[in-house]
Amino acid sequence: MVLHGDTAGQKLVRKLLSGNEAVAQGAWAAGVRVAAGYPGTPGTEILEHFAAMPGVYAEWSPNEQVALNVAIGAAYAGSRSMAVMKQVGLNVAADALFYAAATGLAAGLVLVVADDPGMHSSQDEQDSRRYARFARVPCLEPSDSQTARDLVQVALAVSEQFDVPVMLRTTTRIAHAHSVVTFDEAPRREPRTELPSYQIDIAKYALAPAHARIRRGVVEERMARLADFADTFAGNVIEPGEAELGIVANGVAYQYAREILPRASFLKLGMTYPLPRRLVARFAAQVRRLLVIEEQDSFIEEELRLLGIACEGKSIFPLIGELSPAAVLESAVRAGLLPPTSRPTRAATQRLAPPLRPPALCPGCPHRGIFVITNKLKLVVNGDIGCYGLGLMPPLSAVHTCGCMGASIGVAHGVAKAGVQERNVAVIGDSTFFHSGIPALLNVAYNKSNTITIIMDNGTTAMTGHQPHSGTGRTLQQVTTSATPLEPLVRALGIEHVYTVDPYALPEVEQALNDCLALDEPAVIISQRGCALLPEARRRYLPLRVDAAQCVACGVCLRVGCPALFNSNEVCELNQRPRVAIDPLLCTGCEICAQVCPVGAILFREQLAAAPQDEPQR
Ligand SMILES: Cc1ncc(C[n+]2csc(CCOP(=O)(O)OP(=O)(O)O)c2C)c(N)n1
Repeated sequence: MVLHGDTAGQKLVRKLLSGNEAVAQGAWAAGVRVAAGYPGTPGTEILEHFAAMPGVYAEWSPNEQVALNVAIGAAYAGSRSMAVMKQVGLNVAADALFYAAATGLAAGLVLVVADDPGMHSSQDEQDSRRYARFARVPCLEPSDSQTARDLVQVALAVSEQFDVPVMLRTTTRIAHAHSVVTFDEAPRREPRTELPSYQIDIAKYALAPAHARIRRGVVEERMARLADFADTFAGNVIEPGEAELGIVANGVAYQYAREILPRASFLKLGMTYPLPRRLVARFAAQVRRLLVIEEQDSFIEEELRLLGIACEGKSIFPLIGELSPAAVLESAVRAGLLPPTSRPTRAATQRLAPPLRPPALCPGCPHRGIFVITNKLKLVVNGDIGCYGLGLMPPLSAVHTCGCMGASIGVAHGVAKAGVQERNVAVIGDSTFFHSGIPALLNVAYNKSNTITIIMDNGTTAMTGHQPHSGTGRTLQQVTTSATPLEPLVRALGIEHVYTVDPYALPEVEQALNDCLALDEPAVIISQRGCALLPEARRRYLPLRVDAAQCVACGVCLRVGCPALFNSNEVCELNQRPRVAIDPLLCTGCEICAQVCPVGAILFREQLAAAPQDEPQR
């Protein structure tokens, strides 16, 4: 097994890489020819970097299951492949993972899953290692960018050696933190240059029950061999220290534990499933007290207990949220592993704390126009995952449910079928609609509910950083392709009543919603306006102004929740409340606030030139 350092005679370079860049680099160097994924923080940049490398095919698929199937197909065809997704994406791809674990492949497949402990940008805190165990595939876990790069290569080699997809699990800090990576500059393990020819093997790849039963035995037999392999794997290392305390750690938790408890003995695990049983037993026998320090679930801890090895873990260290050096230190002090004097002073802690900044819809966000009107009409809104989910934040507070990608339409349909009389609305982004909204809307059309679905078409996958999708007409590798138009698609699904509106035009939105409410049938509104952060939208920014003399400080405009609006220092003599002003650096000129102002104090674009300009008083 080649790990970093085994590169005699090669020209080594050192680069500062994020974990995501390192994974992409490692996959490229290992000869991955086909990679597919669906964007999701914290792993999105892996595919973006990989797609820019020479001699590869990379795509954003419409969802994670498609992506994993694409990678499986490429590996069936003899090409090394990679699938990339965030932890919740693996739920979507789970079916594919399970069958690929059973069939095996004809070339290496690495499934990169980026977990999000602390839920910086996720609805839950799943620990993907549970999927590795569930599907019976090996799991490798980098602890910095170097091991991220190295372990991708190991993953592909293990995949081929054991005929199994291999999971590479990263977490937020591994994915985004930069550290030095040393690697061999020149070589890419060249994929076969001739075009692959497909080797038919029905008994292996076609899982009819008779074949599946045979493969089931193969999976278990393979697991036993993988467990033996784990014991010899160079990425599982004992780092001797004091015998009083032994720590088993993985991923970024290893870095924190090393920093806070430097004198302990360590067993650093690069492969966390299956565990190296003999190595762990040997390590446990060398130390008096054995701790497991791992982020998220008590995965390693439970495995150790199953092996009959006494250890402590989540009784000391947090189960919920991200670990950090501070969290490990605090837990260690509370458990008596370190003296209380090890705690930093309060002043030092406060100095490090960043100010809180709650998420908000951006200035000029087209989603805002929809929520202003659903609020006006007092509609219950079932949300989905995307920027428009931020409509749940005050002052809009316009989104009332938000579960997972693709949930909104089904939930709204269920509410209607439960007999609720208040009309429910489903809002869903364009990328999310292509991801998992289509079958849900098909269901509304076929099983007939009076659900009103609003597709928030901002022409991009905004929340994860403007990735293209099936509606944009451009692929990840910048190839122009046919964009799937939404309106014919929606009609083809069986929806008769389809309205396309500009969400900046509030009366248009209100009219369309009222038309839908007047029907007792499925209806769809396509809210079409590019994300305000796209370059073409930026070029059209024209900040608005408040005519202070007109402003009656009623605060109605502030209820649209635009970060560009603020209370100025100028007080309105009518009610002694602060007049509103507009930050010209933030305002895009979308005119939503101008449309809700009851006294016409916010100047529309065409009024700007004629009106005198005062600096807003802050
Ligand atoms: C299953 C799953 N995959 C990926 C993600 C990451 N993610 C969050 S929102 C989003 C899509 C947002 O795009 P869109 O629906 O077009 O809404 P927008 O943000 O553009 O308003 C993605 C991919 C996720 N949360 N869940």
